Amino acid sequence: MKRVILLAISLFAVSSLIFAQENYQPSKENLESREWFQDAKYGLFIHWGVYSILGDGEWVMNNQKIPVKQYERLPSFFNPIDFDAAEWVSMVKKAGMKYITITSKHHDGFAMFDSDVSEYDIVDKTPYGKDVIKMLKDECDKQGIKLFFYHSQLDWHHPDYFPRGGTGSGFTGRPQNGNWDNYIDYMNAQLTELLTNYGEIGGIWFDGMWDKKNADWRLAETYSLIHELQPGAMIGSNHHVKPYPGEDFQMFERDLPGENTMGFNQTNTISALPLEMCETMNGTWGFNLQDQNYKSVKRLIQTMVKASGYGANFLLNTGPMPNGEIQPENVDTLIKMGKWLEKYGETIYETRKGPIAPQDWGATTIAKDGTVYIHLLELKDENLLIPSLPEKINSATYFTGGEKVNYSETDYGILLNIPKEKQENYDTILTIKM
Ligand code: H79
Repeated sequence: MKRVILLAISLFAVSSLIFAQENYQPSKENLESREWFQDAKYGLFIHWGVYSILGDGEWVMNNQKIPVKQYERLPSFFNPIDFDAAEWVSMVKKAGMKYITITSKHHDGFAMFDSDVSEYDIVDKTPYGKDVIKMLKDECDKQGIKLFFYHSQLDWHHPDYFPRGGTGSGFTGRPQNGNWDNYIDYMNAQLTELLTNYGEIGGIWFDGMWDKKNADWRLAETYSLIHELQPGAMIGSNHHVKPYPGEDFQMFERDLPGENTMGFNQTNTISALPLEMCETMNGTWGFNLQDQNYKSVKRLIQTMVKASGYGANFLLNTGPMPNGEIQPENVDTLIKMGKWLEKYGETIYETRKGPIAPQDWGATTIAKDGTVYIHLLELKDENLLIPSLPEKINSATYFTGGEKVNYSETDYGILLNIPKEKQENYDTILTIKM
């Protein structure tokens, strides 16, 4: 009898949680987090796992069709003795970044934190034996950087991730059975650990739902759980479609909001939620030994500026090496971007999308005091016609140097004259007061 009552109570609790997500009203803490997030503008994405040993990206298990049994050897080789959390976080600060999003678990299923519901984690299975997520969180707290967790819903290792999805099937050697609900329980248990053992976190960055589009992910339950444990934690999911109820931000993978150059961003819906675009420095997220095809500082700064023009944050990725160091090429790029932000950060941080939507020539941002910044990224010659602003211009000056800008307001828009000697390398910024 007692059991029946308990069951009834828990069913009621779960169904009211589901109802709560459909009618999700973000808490006061959550709304504050969203403001903080939109002000922050720039963060470091970190893809770190035992896959780094193979130096072939974070998808290596799937791409090289490595069975679970063989892949399970990797943790015993993972000994990042040069990992220095203080150094990582100091570098992040120098780079002008305000938060870090790190992989707590990627598709390979290996937990980079100490988990009690599984032995497949860094503390139990590696010679290093330390919880790098905890070490990083402590350092983030010390240096005032927020920490978010990337958590893969897709799992190529867990036997109960069954029926299998579009990836990680066939080669893994797992038995052809499993209990899906067990898997979701396991995922929720690990999320509970992440939301209770590491103090206040920025939020959870989900990925992998696209692997099993029609599965019952019990999303409302997971989202309620997170919001109950930490009302201020923001939830986002890289499912490539428009946000589901209970989510607090919308993300775009390797594309500006609304674009689909990658082919998998199936929505051009840009929601009213805070936005974030993530991007790689070369071709993969996890450490890649061979891929030297790094994006230039110019390209990355210009993408960050364009993202800001959409009101979106820029989450730039690095894949640390198996020894625990961040690739020197990546550090170099990040520090150069930080130098740029030291000078021009005022036109990015704490801004929102400007009055003119991003164009081929650049983007606009608006500061809290109403100052509009026109970012000219691509100038073909000295004259450029841009759309009119909603109000008449009171003053237009160069952000660098403060000299007056030559312009005329016409019926067709604003005609700018930007002499070659005023044009800057990455971004010529105009400060507009209306
Ligand atoms: O964590 C990083 C990547 O490992 C992960 N997301 C970033 C943040 C990622 N996984 N896949 N992708 C990125 C690319 C998406 C590919 C997809 Fe598909 C196209 C998913 C669905 C369609 C490839 C083809 C995978 C399944 C079918």
